[in-house]
Amino acid sequence: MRVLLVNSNVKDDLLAAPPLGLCYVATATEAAGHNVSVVDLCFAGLGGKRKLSRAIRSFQPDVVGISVRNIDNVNMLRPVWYLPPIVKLTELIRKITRAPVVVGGSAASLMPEEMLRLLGADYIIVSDGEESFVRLLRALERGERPEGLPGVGMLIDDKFRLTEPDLNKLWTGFPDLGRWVDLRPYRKIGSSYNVQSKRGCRLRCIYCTYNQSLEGSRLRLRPVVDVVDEVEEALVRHQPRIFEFVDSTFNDPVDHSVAILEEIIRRPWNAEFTTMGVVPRNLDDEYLDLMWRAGFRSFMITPDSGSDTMIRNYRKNFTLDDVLRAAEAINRRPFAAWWYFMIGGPGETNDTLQESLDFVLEQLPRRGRPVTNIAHFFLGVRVYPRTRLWEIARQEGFVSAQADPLQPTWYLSEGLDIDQAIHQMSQAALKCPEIYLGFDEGLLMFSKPAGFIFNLLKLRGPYWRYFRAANTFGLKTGIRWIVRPADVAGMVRDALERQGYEGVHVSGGCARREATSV
Ligand code: B12
Repeated sequence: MRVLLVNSNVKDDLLAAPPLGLCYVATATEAAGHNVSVVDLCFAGLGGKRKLSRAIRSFQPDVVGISVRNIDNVNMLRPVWYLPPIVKLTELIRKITRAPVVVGGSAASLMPEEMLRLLGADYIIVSDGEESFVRLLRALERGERPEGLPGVGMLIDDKFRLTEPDLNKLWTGFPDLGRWVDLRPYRKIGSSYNVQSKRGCRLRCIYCTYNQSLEGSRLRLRPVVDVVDEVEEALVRHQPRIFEFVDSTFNDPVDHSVAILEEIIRRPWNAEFTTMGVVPRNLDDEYLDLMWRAGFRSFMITPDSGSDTMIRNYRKNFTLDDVLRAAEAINRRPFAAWWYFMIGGPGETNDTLQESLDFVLEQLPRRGRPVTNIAHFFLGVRVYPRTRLWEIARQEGFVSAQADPLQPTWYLSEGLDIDQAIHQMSQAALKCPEIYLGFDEGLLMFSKPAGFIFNLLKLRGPYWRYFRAANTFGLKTGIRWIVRPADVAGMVRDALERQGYEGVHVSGGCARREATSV
């Protein structure tokens, strides 16, 4: 069959992500004997629709597969909903071809029925695409009804039918990213060459979806030699500047990641690595030295909070002591580390928020240390169906029975006074160039000129490592709040009202003091 695969993700800023999942599917589909073509719309700008129409007209596909990665940007202080332009894309595809349309990708895995209905697609693939998609193609080729195939969803008499994906297997081929996608624009904006060393996440964080339909909770580890061979092949063929491990958590399980680091060190070449992300547990001197020797110069780290209470409430697999020990060890090395803090989960109060801010103010500033830390604070926690947080949010009136989970929906602890929280975060950010707040994501609009300059100066990526320097400049010149919305607290309240919430945050009542039970 002639199979056209489309990357619909047009986020073309400093965080641009080459469509690794789509390339896995492309390789598996070709290996099954199909004729595959990939269209990447990421950097097509306004010419995206023309690029897609041209590809469909010239390739004449029998099936069109679309990858949909992001639903929204998970940021209450600078919300972006990515789906409307993708609806337009599927409408366009329908106008040009009668080929069945199949949707896959993380957005499809997270909310399959809603995505299928919204996009008006014929089939949806949940979780890993390699095997499910190929089996679906085989059924379509033979004129068989594809019901009952693991991971395949569809509407039958307007009822959504999905057969659960099989998350015990792992497809073993290499995705060959650099073969399917033109990596030059990604390189220019400073983004990396993605590699995945495993699927599955065994952590149980209350808000997270990774261990469900995205990857499942059972760890599926790739053979270490395969992972490093893939890096080596890419190094020879495409010479990327940086490789990025896109595992849910690179250092869990720690022994698998140690084996990968040791295997990289054993190889005769040098390459630079980064990852999204690591958890603070086991991040000691020995582990960090190994990362450094393997070529890691940066990583993202997800403590989520600097308060022991909140770390417990989020059900993280570490304690505040682990976070403190990790910070001390990281600070001794010239890494760039991007720390994520999620403010507003169940039990959060202005005191626990202050504990997180104090952690950052004490542990993360440079103060003669070789490290570059960035501490990113988000306010409000995005709620997803089938998580523990969804249940709590239902009980507390943040999510109504008719809620459409495709719409960005938030939980924000009623123990937190919103105005005071914004004041606390802004005060800390004024003192500390390491701190970024959710609305600073607006600065990403300067990605292209910044990327152009960084590229010209041959500066090392990922370019987020320069956020601290940019912020220092912003604080010195007084332009720090250039992208701050006029009424941040009002915006937060409006978002909560839009989702049907009627509690103390919008009714003007007093903040709740009793703790939410997690
Ligand atoms: C690594 C990562 C990042 C890195 C990416 C680095 C890089 N160079 O790529 C960074 C930190 C930059 C990042 C940023 C963002 N991320 Co992110 N990220 C991830 C993470 C952990 C892994 C993604 C990945 O690469 N997976 C590996 C590939 C192989 O898997 P896959 O894409 O799912 O593909 C498989 C299937 O989906 C399917 N499939 C995929 N495409 C297709 C197509 C067809 C036709 C078929 C049949 C099947 C199919 O088959 C594939 C192979 O089995 C996921 C969470 C997760 N565990 O999935 C979040 C995730 C994708 N990110 C998410 C978000 C929101 C973002 C941001 C918008 C956040 C922000 N405010 O900036 C940005 C967007 C960046 C961008 N350019 O799009 C969300 C997206 C869903 C949502 N809530 O909207 C996720 C799911 C996390 C979450 N909150 O639940 N991210």
